[in-house]
Amino acid sequence: MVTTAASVNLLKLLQDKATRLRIDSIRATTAAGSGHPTSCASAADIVSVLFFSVMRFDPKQPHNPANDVFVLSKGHAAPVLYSAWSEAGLFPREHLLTLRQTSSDLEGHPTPKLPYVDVATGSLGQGLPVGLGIALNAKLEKSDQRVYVLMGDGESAEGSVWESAELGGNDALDNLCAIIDVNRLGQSGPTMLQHHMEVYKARWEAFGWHAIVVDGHDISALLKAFDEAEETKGKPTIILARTLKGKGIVGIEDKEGWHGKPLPKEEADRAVAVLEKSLTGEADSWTPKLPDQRATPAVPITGAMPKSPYAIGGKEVATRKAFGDALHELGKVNPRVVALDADVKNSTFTEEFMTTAPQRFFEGYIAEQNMVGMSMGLAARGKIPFCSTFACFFTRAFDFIRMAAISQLNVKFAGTHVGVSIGEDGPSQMGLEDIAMFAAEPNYTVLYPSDATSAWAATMLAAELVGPTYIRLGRPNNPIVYSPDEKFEIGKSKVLRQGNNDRILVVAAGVTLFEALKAYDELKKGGIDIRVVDLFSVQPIDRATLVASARAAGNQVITVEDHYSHGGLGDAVQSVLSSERIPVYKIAVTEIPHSGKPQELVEKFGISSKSIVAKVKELL
Ligand SMILES: Cc1ncc(C[n+]2csc(CCOP(=O)(O)OP(=O)(O)O)c2C)c(N)n1
Repeated sequence: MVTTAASVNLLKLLQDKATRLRIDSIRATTAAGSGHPTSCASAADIVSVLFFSVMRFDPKQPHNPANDVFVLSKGHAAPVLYSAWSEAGLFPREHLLTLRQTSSDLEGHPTPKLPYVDVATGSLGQGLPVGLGIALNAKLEKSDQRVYVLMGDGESAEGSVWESAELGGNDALDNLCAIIDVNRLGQSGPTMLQHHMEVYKARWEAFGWHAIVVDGHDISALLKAFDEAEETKGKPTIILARTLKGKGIVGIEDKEGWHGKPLPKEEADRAVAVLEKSLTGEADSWTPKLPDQRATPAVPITGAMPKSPYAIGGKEVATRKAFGDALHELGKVNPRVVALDADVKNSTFTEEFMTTAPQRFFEGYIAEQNMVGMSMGLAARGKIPFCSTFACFFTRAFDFIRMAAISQLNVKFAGTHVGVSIGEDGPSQMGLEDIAMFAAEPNYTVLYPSDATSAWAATMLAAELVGPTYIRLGRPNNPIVYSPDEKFEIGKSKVLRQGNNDRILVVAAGVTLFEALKAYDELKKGGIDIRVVDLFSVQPIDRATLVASARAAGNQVITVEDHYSHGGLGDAVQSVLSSERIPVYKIAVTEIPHSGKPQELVEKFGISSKSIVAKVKELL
């Protein structure tokens, strides 16, 4: 940088802003009695340079979609983020002193309740996957928006970071710049690599990134590094900033044992007094760099929701296939719909979507955490991502699914190949805990369609609904039981068989619905009538239909499901009916399954019509 009066003033301004970020972080955490001032202090210069020189954003409109984006992946450094927005003029500095209070919007870790936060962070290793999703969205929108993700060095040991590193390099996301605050220390001790900057550099370069090592407390070196990042085309940039934990806080700099500890009042006052002495008075001369472009206008939906093409009694179709068919049609009418898949697109049938909208299909490869994180980033930016893989493989991304719940994101998950009915591939490929996982999140909608028509409807309903959604899909072909005109609703079940002399209610979904229908026919021959309900919506659940059906069918209920017993469909039904004192008998998979023919496994693991018939007879 050429030294001019203006550049000297800029350096002073950024130095002052960084000092104020440190002061605010100390004061806020001391007032809260908890928090991470040392993690804020190491990052203060990086955040100052980004917010007050590099990023183009409108501080009065944090929601403006044209703003450059900052993701604080090391979410425990929340005070430095809050302080930056306060410095930018969004809210008064005194508000920072409400940090971590029940009535304050400034939580211990950031959440999208704040208008300048896209996705909740605090579970380390999630910011980069999210940043990739936002960067992909900017490319899709042909926006010149840039995305900055700040990580900790301890955090960068997370596998999900390396999933993203690989995909970011592969996808040549040159609008993405990640920064690692390499302060040498984690929570309970030093990080693996401490200050071995050359090792970090070699690793990131091997993943296809432009890597820059910089002194993370040297403002002009940081400015130069961010310029270089912006000029780098064809690959993302990683800025490896060598820093000291607690930088600028007297007595604590680079010391172990200070992670997540606020300074006692007297020490805080002393540290602040020292920091205040270095202020030059330049900080208030900042003016924002506004984004060049206006927000892209919303793209309208171009047609009505397409209607299901399957006829009752027609060719048997798997629910996963109907999902793929529906997504393909949905993509034609709704330009906000995007699809992501983890190298199983020919099994989930999302490959059909690739033909509709190849630019809106994102191959996630076999990196499920990153795929879910990217979906979260896309959802945060207004897309409706349908993220699919075998249901069992979503378990490894559960922490992301959990953080998507905290973030209240509009992301859709489609899990295929559920239960023992997948057959020969065996237990490693069977989704048997997916309902438990998704329905554990109180704000997820969980749909479990049984035939192609209802799977089509579930896909359309998921697209219309605003909020996180899971659709459970099976591998085998099933008969079609609903006509294309059948109306499905979230939170509503279907009564498929009923009469005046029903003695037991059987609730099922997916392949077990067909077992329940077989059991109905079998029992009918012996003069026993049962009522059969297709649950369809596991969460929210159709309390009214379940209670009324149970009451009309002898006040006894059997549930049957291709899922483990704990946390599945049976538990969902039981939790509603237990308050009505109606007994529920669960039939579910209760042991680790095995390979075999689908129908053989349905029999062997006790979820077939035979088991239903036997249970009905036992109860009567
Ligand atoms: C996935 C996950 N594991 C553990 C934690 C608990 N934790 C919070 S901060 C931290 C240390 C982080 O170290 P680093 O990334 O180097 O950040 P620093 O605070 O040093 O900047 C740990 C282990 C967490 N928040 N998320």
